[in-house]
Amino acid sequence: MAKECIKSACPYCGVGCGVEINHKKQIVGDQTHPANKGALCVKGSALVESLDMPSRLLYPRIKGEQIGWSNAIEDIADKLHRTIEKYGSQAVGMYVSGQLLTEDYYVANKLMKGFVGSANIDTNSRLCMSSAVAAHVRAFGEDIVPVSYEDIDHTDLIVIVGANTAWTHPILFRRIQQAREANSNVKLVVIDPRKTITAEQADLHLQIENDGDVPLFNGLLHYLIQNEVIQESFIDQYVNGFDALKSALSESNHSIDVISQQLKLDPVLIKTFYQWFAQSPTAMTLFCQGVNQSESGTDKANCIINAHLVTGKIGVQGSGPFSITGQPNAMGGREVGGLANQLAVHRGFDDESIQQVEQFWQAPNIATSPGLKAIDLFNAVEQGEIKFLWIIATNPAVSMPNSEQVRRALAVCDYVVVSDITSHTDTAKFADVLLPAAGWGEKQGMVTNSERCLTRQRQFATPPGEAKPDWWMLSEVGKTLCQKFGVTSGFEFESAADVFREYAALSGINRDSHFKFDLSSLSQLSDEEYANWQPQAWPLNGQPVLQDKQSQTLVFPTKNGKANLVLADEINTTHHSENVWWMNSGRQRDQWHTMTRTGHISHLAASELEPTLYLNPIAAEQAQLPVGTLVSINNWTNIQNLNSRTNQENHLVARLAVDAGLTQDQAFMSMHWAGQFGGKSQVNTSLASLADPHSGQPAFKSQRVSITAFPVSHYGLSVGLDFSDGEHSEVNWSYKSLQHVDFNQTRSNALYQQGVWRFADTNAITKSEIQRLVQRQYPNSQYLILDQQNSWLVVVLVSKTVIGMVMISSQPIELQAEALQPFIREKFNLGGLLSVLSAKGGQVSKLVCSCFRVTEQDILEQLEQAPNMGLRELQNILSCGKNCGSCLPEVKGYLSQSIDVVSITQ
Ligand SMILES: Nc1nc2c(c(=O)[nH]1)N[C@H]1C(S)=C(S)[C@@H](COP(=O)(O)OP(=O)(O)OC[C@H]3O[C@@H](n4cnc5c(=O)[nH]c(N)nc54)[C@H](O)[C@@H]3O)O[C@H]1N2
Ligand SMILES: Nc1nc2c(c(=O)[nH]1)N[C@H]1C(S)=C(S)[C@@H](COP(=O)(O)OP(=O)(O)OC[C@H]3O[C@@H](n4cnc5c(=O)[nH]c(N)nc54)[C@H](O)[C@@H]3O)O[C@H]1N2
Ligand code: SF4
Ligand SMILES: [Mo]
Repeated sequence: MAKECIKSACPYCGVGCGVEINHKKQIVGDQTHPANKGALCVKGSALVESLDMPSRLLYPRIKGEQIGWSNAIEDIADKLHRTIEKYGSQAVGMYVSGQLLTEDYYVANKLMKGFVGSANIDTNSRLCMSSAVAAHVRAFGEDIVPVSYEDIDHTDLIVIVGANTAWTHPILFRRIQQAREANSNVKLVVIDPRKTITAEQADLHLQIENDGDVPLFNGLLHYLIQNEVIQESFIDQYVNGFDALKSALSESNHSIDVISQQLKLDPVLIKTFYQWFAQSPTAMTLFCQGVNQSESGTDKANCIINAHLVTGKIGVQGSGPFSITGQPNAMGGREVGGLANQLAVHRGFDDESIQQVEQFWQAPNIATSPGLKAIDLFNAVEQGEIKFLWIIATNPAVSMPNSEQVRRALAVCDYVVVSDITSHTDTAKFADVLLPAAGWGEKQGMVTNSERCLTRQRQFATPPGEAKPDWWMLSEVGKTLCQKFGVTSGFEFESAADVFREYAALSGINRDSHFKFDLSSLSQLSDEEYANWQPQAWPLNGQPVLQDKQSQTLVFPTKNGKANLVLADEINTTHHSENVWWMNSGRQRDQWHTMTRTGHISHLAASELEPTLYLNPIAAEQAQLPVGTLVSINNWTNIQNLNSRTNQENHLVARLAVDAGLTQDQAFMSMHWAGQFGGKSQVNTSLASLADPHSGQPAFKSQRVSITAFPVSHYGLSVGLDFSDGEHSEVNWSYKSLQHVDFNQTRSNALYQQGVWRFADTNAITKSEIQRLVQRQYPNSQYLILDQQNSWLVVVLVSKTVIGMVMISSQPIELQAEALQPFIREKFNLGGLLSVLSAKGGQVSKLVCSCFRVTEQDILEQLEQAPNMGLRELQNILSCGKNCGSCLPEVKGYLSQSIDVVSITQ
């Protein structure tokens, strides 16, 4: 670790916060970074713990055998060479990630598109940002985000569409809240079918039907035109396609009454939103996955952009559509050109771009047409058309829709290379070659955040074992491949700085074109300048991005310099039928994606304990699905197709909970549960490969499922033991999940699978089965069985110390694992245990603030003593909400409840 303070960027979301690694090895927010000015959210605050990751991948492996790097590189290059020779370039695929650094991305893109000769390189940004990219290109001619964070401080109206920003981009949300505090006239509108924590804090929440965004925004356009609040001079000067848009929108289809019926929404609320948008001098519309991950994702984004274009609320301070990026370098990947339908540096596959890039790269085999997008890429793998697949920094066996199909594809593929920081991922299980990647803090490079700001990630730790940066392994394979083909190597990079300079130079092909993306002034950065890089957004001349360099006026990067209004198709997405639920999926506040980096951090694992399906409480009761039982979730599209194989496969089991923020036909499940934590209970098992026709982005949020009670014979809860699918495990229960827990405050990462296991099976779980499992793990253990009504509890002891406990019951287990945890790794205390068991569940309080680990109970205790306590006083005692602020609405909720109680009793 460093002696000096080192500045870097947080590796999680696209807010792109700056962090500082200080001499005490603490990771704190960087006060000088423009994105966060020192603040960090709960995930950023837990970065130190994330470094303490169990099960790092340390050495290259081929078919499970450890080998040296040179052999691994030779094997991969040889296979790549032979695949191209025998089957052609199109038989090669690469699937990369918005979590790669720009330099990694650049080398991967160059290798595939310049040297392998195929554009079959796609990225998880397809699942994340591609609808926004497609919409930007349609409207502006180039993938441009036309705003910056600073605009938030100068706006009158903030509209958040399809984003739970308080949880997913917390520091950006904090900035929004600060802007509202500074100016009480600033309004916040949230458009989301769920009443999220973000929606709860809005001045207006439009709880629309799923995919109601296109009608809602077309209705807004119609309203703006009807009421003559459009900016005609702006339209004349800067916008194409107004007449066509105007004539497509009719009173009979787009009046407030029609939209209100269609979206099942109070017309007064719709009118309020329309009026606010019309009357606000400036407005920003932030959008994320509720927009992008839909069959109409690109159209939704264009409808949003349309509203800004017709009112001139773009290209001026405090206004504009704002696609928020998900991953830390989703934007950097887009700039490099890592999507299959881009060539490089914002260029596509037109003749001029192909020729310019070919010449710059001295490419022996330039790709000349777009490659396969993620869903099609994995289809081609399953069909045997792609024989060689390299997956880097993403876990598609979990994160792609119809994930069982992705697993089948990986299983049949001739040669799968996976580069990851751990081998414990669902995708790594299918790898022929596993490459150990250096993780965050062990490598360096550039990332670009949502507002086009480039920040350096810096190295402050040595990679463990033989782990290497991704750009290095890609370059080594590139060099060896060039030798095999007898062509000049394009991969003689000595350092990340070398790669960056070449990439910056390539972007110079945009200098004299209408494209705005150009970093070529950085092509001569010295190593020192690269090392000392300070966060800076492009355009590097500091001008607003839509402003023309010469004329200083607004110029869009289209052929005629004007932006395009895009007519959106209004597809009917409401197909209600009996017993069919709309499945919504997304993020929890405290987890990151497929949990490889956050699942082992116990305080982050405490907010959602197991794979959970949420329903509206009334709807659940009507469907006779009791809370706490297990439910079976089946993809409805596949049931309709009566495809029995996929039907069987597209089934998952989860615990039922209720959330009054959901509408009656809506189900929600988080996307995180994967592999060793969620077992087979992964939401993407039940989602079909529906996609947006323009962007190819999977429609994760527009899916239909059936939900039925899952027949359970026995439920189980185990604390302190390991029920993972070890080599000899016989455990094949229908449902099984792991919550990582640090017992008795001692961190025990190596033992993290000995956390809390929750499981259930359709068949009886017997005492002898449990005894066999325990004996295998602890041959010298003794056990004690306490029989109760409907249930029994096994206490496992080694030398009188309690190692673990397992409870099995024919009913859902109410006893909370947390009540048993204090007994683990302690001398056996029968009296204490019996009193916990007789307390019927030992109800454990919900964790409200994860930063300071404050529970509901802690808050209620304070309020009991002082019911009129204000937020400040409560925070002085408990600190809840003082760090990232994500839990503030919940905390405030308790405060307002306590005041309510007082007023009733008075
Ligand atoms: N804690 C945490 N933060 C993260 C991540 C994480 O894994 N964990 N991942 C990062 C990444 S890569 C991404 S892409 C972002 C995602 O950030 P967000 O997009 O904010 O997150 P999601 O939870 O996927 O979905 C957002 C909302 O879309 C709503 N929605 C669903 N369907 C519709 C619809 O038809 N219309 C509208 N208007 N809304 C709809 C959902 O109800 C949900 O509340 O988060 C980033 N930040
Ligand atoms: N149902 C549903 N599914 C979704 C979504 C949803 O909302 N609903 N959201 C989608 C979205 S927006 C996204 S972005 C995806 C995210 O899905 P994924 O990209 O699959 O998720 P991660 O878990 O972030 O995968 C990153 C992998 O890279 C590894 N890794 C970490 N650092 C490094 C490194 O430096 N080098 C290398 N080589 N590997 C590294 C991690 O261990 C992990 O295995 O999920 C998508 N899937
Ligand atoms: S908001 Fe949180 S996760 Fe996102 S970059 Fe900032 S600290 Fe990291
Ligand atoms: Mo994402």
